[in-house]
Amino acid sequence: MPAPKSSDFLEEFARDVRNGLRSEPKFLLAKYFYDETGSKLFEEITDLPEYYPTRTEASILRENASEIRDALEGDISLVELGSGSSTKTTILLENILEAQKELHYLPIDISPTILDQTARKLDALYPRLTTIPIASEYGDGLRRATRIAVEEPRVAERKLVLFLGSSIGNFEPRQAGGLLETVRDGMESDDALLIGFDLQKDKLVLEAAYDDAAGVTARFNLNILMRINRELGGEFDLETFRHRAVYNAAAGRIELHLVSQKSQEVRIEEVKESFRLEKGEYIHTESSYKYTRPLIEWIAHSARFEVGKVFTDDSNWFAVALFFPT
Ligand code: AVI
Repeated sequence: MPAPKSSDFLEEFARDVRNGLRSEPKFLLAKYFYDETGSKLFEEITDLPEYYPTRTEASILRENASEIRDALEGDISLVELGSGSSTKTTILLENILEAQKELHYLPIDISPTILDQTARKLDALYPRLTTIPIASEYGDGLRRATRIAVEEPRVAERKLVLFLGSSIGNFEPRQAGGLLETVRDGMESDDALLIGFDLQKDKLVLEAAYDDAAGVTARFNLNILMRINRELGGEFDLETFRHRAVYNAAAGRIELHLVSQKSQEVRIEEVKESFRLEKGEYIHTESSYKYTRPLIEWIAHSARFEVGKVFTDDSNWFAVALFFPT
């Protein structure tokens, strides 16, 4: 059974929904996709034939794991931001374990449940690995990881920090720069950051990745309304909304929309308000920014990093870049 939500969380959720649905165009924050159902649907998305990012990033990691490891001299510790189930991380873990006697892995995630499951699974699988889970936001989590690396004699001081899955893409580029600056502040000068970027490409490929034939992404998108119904007493009729994914080439981003199929008014009890939607009006639920090499350089410099090697796949669909603190 999912844990009951704290009243602070529900107040913030209600505030964000009120603010988004009063705006023009209407929007909802993508972070609210990820309740239990949403997280499961996202896992399903990563296996879809149209959703290339997860498998492309994994193949880049597999292909270049040794070169990535060798970018840092001596023994290293591995830190991961937003680690989730750490599936792709095992590619790097195994490679690093070939080069050093023991390895400390410090995954940082806001969900303690996922962290505990992952730690137990990985430590059982790899006897020379010690997982130190850190349930926290990124900035604070990294500072804690740095403290552990400095104070614990068995933990290698030099850190390779992972930020995979093109999670950076769900932030508007300026915001993303700010986030990376916080990450930079939590790192030491001889650490490195390994970060995954989805790249700009054919509109048809992009739109198919976010509007799959099996309708999983549509369910993922609509789940945000279901969550508002469940947790905030909303009265959305899901049958009257349609999922849409469009590539906004000028902004370099995929946008997810929920389009109202009729004129309607929707009451949300905990928000203490009703919201009017015209037929064809949409709620913007997510942006997923697609990067170019100049944008990768810009974001690195804005956060006081220099770009090292950038690894890509043969089609140039995805990039995994090494950033070094300047
Ligand atoms: C988590 N994030 C990187 C995904 C993306 O591709 O932007 C979220 C997602 N939304 C729909 N499909 C996948």
